[in-house]
Amino acid sequence: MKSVPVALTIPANAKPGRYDLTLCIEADGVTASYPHWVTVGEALLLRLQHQADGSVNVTVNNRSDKARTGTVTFTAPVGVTIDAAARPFTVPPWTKTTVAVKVSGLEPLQAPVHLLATAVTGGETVTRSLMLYPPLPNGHFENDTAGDGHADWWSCWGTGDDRHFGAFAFLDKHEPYEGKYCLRIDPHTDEHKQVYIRPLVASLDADGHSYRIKVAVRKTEDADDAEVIVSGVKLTGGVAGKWTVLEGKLKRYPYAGRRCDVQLINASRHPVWFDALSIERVD
Ligand SMILES: [Ca+2]
Repeated sequence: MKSVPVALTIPANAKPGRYDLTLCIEADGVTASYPHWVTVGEALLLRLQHQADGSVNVTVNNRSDKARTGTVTFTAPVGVTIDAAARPFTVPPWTKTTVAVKVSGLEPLQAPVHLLATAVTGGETVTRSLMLYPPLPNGHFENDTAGDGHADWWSCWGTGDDRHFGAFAFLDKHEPYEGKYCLRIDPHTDEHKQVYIRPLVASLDADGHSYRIKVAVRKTEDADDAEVIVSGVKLTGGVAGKWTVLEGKLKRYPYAGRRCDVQLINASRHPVWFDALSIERVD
C-alpha cells in the first residue's frame, strides 16, 4: 500500500457549501473512481452566551486568512430592551473577539423569546439566535397551547421524582385569582408524600439585584400545607376558600449563576390552588 498526497486549493471566492469530488485512479490499464467531498464554511462563526449579569456576549470567530471588520446588529424580541442596536468589531485572522449587549425587560414575559445577532462583514452575513428565558414562564397559568388542560412550561412530580403525577396539577377555570385559569394541585395519594410543580426553565440575573416574589394561594382548609419556594425563599400562608396574596423578597448574589429554582408544593391532604406567580425586580 502506498499513499499519495493530493493537494486541493479552495478558491478565495468559493461560496459556503458542499463540493463533491471524484478521485480517479488508473493503474496498468485498470481504472477506478472514488467519490469524496470538501465543505467550505463561513469565515465568521458566532457564538451567543447569556451572562450572569444579564448581558449577552457575542463571540465572533474569524476562520479565514484575512482580518474581518464589520458590525453585529441585534434584533430584540417584543418587550425586551437592549442597550445597543449594533456593535462594530474587528477580528484578525484565525482569532476571535467578543462584543456585548445588555438585555433587560424579561421579567413580565410569559414564555422564552429569541434574540437575533447578525454579523455583516464584506459580502458575508451570519445570523445566530439565542433563547432568552424570563424568570418564570407562564406564572399566570393562562397559556395552554397544547389544549390539554396543563400549563405550558410547567411539569408536575411526586415526592422522590415520581413522574406519574402529571395529572395532579391542571388548569382550573373555577374562580381564578386573575385571568381565565388558576393552577390546581391535587394531593398525593400517599399521605406522607407531596406533589410539586416546577417550570422547565427559570432564570434570573445574578447581579446583586433584589426581586419581589408574589403569588396568590387558595386552600381547601386553613391547615393545608401549600408552599411556594423560589431559590430558598419559602412563602406559606393563606386561608380556606379565599385567595391570599403571599409576598417575599429574593436577593441575587453575583456568584449565584442564572438558574432560579421555583417550586409550588401541595403537602396537604386536599387540593390547593395557585395563581399570578411573579418575580419582579425591585432594585
Ligand atoms: Ca391566571
